[in-house]
Amino acid sequence: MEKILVIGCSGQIGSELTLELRKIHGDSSVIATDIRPPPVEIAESGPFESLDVLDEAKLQLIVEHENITQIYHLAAILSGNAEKRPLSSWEINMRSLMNVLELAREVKLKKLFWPSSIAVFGPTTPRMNTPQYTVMEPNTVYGISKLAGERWIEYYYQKFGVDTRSLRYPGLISFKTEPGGGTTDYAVEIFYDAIKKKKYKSFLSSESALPMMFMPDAIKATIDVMEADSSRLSLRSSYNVAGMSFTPHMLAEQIKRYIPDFEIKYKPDFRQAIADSWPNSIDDSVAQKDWGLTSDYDLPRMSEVMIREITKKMG
Ligand code: NAD
Ligand code: AKB
Repeated sequence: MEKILVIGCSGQIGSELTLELRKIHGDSSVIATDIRPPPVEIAESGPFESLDVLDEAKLQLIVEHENITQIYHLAAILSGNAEKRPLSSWEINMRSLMNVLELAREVKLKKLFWPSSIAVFGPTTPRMNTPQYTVMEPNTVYGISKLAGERWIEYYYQKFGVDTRSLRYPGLISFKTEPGGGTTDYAVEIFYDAIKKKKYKSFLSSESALPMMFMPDAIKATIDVMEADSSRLSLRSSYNVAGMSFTPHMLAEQIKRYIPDFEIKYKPDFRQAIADSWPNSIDDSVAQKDWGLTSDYDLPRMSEVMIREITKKMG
């Protein structure tokens, strides 16, 4: 019987992953936590505790009191916001991970999921079909914290036997909860503005290609890597994963299939430099081979669902 703790349940991923975990393990077996209030569906379907992950004592209390066996640690400050507040973002991203890793070691947690990002790559990384193993010299606070985090989770696996599992998520696209301050956020914002105003001003240039994944594929990959038999995981840093790759121009063309008079303008801001330092596309063959990564959504299929669901949501 698993008892699962989700840290960061109110965010873009947590708001969907928590509900999926509750479907699998039962509502009362998944304790949702965040520093912010939870979405209604999470509050109504099972337990929620307010938790600042930097509060080690409270974290320990919940884990011990609830006999937690698995943690999904999702709380972090994303790339765009982290560039605005470098030191406090480093503190949140790194100290939270160290708190969780130490606790996992002490209580002999069964499994820990912590997400990394394509932000671990930098301007010296080969940008096309970026391999699992390559040059990694990130030049953003967020990317440096993710690369350091990857090294730490592998270290805790090797030195202390903590069963750490991780994915290098690309930009995630979803319609339930809006993204939390990253560089790939444009690919969600564009749908809301297209439906509401028939126009969008992109903060990335028209030809900025980035790897992306639709949320249902990301949730499936997360659960698959956590359920995979340990013997199948050839690495304990983090797996490259990506469902698709596209530019703002390509996405706008898809949206025009549904909203023909949609207009896009380009006004790149500070996030352009971040996007320019990240891969255009990702080679995720190691994840495919080790634990069978698959993805169901390409750009046209994802766009169709986004238009339909956001139109419904906005009444
Ligand atoms: P998000 O910003 O939407 O959600 C993060 C959540 O963490 C928020 O609800 C926030 O309130 C919470 N949080 C922040 N500080 C906290 C603290 N001190 N204590 C407790 N909770 C705190 O982020 P997300 O998109 O859901 O991302 C989740 C994880 O996945 C992060 O580690 C992120 O780096 C990683 N990731 C996300 C993407 C993406 O495109 N969404 C891509 C790559 C990696
Ligand atoms: C961001 O843009 O910061 C995130 C990520 C790719 O890690 N979406």
